[in-house]
Amino acid sequence: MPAANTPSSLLIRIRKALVWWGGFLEARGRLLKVTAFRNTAVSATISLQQLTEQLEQLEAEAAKAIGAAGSAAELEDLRVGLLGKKGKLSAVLGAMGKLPGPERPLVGQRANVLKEQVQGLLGERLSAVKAAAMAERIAAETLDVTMPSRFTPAGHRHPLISTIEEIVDIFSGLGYRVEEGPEIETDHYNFTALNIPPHHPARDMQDTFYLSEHELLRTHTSPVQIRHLENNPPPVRIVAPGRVYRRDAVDATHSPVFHQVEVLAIDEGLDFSHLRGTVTTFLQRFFGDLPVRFRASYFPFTEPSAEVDVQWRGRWLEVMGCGMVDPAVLEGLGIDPERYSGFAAGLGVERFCMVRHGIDDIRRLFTSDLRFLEQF
Ligand code: 2NL
Repeated sequence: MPAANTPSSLLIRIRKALVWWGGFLEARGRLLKVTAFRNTAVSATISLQQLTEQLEQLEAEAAKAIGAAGSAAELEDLRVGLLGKKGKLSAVLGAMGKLPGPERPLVGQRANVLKEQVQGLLGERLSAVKAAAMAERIAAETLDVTMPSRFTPAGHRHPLISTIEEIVDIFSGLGYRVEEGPEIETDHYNFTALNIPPHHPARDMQDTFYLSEHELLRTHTSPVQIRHLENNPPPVRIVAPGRVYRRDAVDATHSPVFHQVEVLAIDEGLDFSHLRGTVTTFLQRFFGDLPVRFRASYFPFTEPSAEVDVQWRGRWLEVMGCGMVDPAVLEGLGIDPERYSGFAAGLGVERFCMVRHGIDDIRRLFTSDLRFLEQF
């Protein structure tokens, strides 16, 4: 006997193993033949061979269908049809029960191989289909990120808006709160509460657009202050910017729609010096350190009243009106004029804007000509 691990002994052992394996295969072949014979004889049963053929056919069919599928949805339908509970593979496996016990594992193993193969094919095809869809999208949605963008100018505030903001900013710095209110008012808030009863000549001077007998477009933002005083006991310090209306013909200095800022302070012990100090401080912050003068004037809602001028580029320009709130206005609001006093002032924003920028015609502010507006 050669030694156990010499090359020749190894060869002999391999040969023996092959002979044994060959015998096994032969025996299996006989078994298959026997089964096949038996199954053709008894139609209610099925042979191992038939089942194996069915599986092979199913495999070929599946490979073909999967290869032809063009979408993820189609592939999912195929998966359900092939591997699902009511799928073709299940149908074949259902028939497996009719085989003799020892043959069943053979079909089971073959079926598992098929299942894995089909799953592999489905996965591969799904990746391919997705890749193709993505490639198609990329081709269709070409976007040249190096292309220069279309120019969209950022724009900027209209000079009237920036003027309002500047004015309001100065008053907020002095401790005033911003209040706003409706542009459609009643004659009570716009006139009567401001000591302008029906038939008072000031109603003619501030003629406006009436929407009904008692509704009108406000001629000033004073109604905002009246409304605020109705709901807020003194002390009050508010600034009321907004759009106002008057029945005026358009010319270089008049517009039926314009903007106003009104200021109101009500407290104990306020007198004309507070008014003068506040208005002077405001004007010098807005226009620079210029001479300011107060001239006696008249408003129905203030007493005493004054017009205020600034010396701008050597000329006196009237820029706003002001006064101590008339006790009749306070009384109408239920505020005791013996205890409280206050001052108010009003200005036209267009005029401030025109003086500041040297604009000669108010209409330029409303005609939206970019060659004009782009200068601000
Ligand atoms: C002007 C003058 C002014 C007022 C507005 C006012 C408001 C209340 C009470 C009293 Cl609630 N007065 N506002 C006072 C004086 C003048 O405006 O020339 N505006 C363009």
